[in-house]
Amino acid sequence: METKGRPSVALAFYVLPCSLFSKVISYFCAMDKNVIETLRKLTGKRDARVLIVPHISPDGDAAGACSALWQVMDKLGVECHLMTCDYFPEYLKWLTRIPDSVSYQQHPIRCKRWLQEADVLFMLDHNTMAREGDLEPFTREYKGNVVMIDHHPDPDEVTLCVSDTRVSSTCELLYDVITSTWGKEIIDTDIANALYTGISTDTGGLNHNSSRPETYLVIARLLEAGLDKAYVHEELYQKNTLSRLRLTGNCLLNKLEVDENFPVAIIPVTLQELEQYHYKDGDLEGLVNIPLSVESVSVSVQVTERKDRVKLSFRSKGDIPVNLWAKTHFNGGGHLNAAGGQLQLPIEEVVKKLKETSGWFFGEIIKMKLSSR
Ligand SMILES: [Mn+2]
Repeated sequence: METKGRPSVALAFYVLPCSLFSKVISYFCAMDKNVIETLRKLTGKRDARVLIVPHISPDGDAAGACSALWQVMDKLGVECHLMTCDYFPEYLKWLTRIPDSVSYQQHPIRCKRWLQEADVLFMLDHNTMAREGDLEPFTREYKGNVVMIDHHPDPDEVTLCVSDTRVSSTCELLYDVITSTWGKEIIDTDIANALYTGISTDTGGLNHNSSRPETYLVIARLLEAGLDKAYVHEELYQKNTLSRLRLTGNCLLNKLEVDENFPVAIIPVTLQELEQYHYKDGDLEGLVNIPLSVESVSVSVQVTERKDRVKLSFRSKGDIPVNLWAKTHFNGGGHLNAAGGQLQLPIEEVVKKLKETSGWFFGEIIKMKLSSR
């Protein structure tokens, strides 16, 4: 295997080969030989058909990973499709191959046929088929090989699971998967741009979850491979619409409230406001992080009303585990500093529940601190 790309990295890849190999084995070593061999075998088969699925409401990491992997399949001459349970947001459509994805909502028959025909199903940036929306019943029934490449805890059992919760993003991990399996020469500017998109967006622009040297080694390799960082930043962070600016302004001026007793900022956004400001997917990207810039705020929660449910997005500073709050009370989960949840309750009830469970949450944190002393 090729390890030259990252000489100082003794990365642990937690590999769970299940249906291909009868025994579940956990490996802790540099990119495992088994991963490389299995991927080469699965995609190297004559007329192999590959299908890629991101999670529901795909973000920059999911889109970057899907874009990069599809481009690699193109270079290998492997037939590949990308299907989503909903849609990629507009602000990620500049990524190569993303506009060629097909939504199950628009083409259910075509998506089901692709599933039947696929030799390999890649699950990117999610740890469970429960995050595939309306596709879940069909992907669960899929009998072929399932390869998961992800960085969330507690992955489902699949044929080949490449999961590492320490990496910044699925894209960081995917860089290693791609270069170990097919050589670093396969990475060109468009693939590097896609992988960097995931690293940058999943870390809030190298803000959180990005203190491992390995992340920067991958970025260095991407720059060597032709990454156009200025172009990616322009596409991701320097494009606004007037309505988006106004929506952000309204949320910060009129909606943001800080709890009296706990260092929690809450931004409730109603459906009516989204319509008023001509909301498009991605328009609220990053909003939840803004209140954390206030010294006295340690947790920020954006509560967004959708047609059929209310979505919550949690962010925190330092070692405050917002994934615990999201998991225990809001049908969600995620990372220590960034988590999500959802409830089918009126938005006012969800905000009330946040306020009512704040005491419990901070009590848990104090208990954890005392017990770790
Ligand atoms: Mn991710």
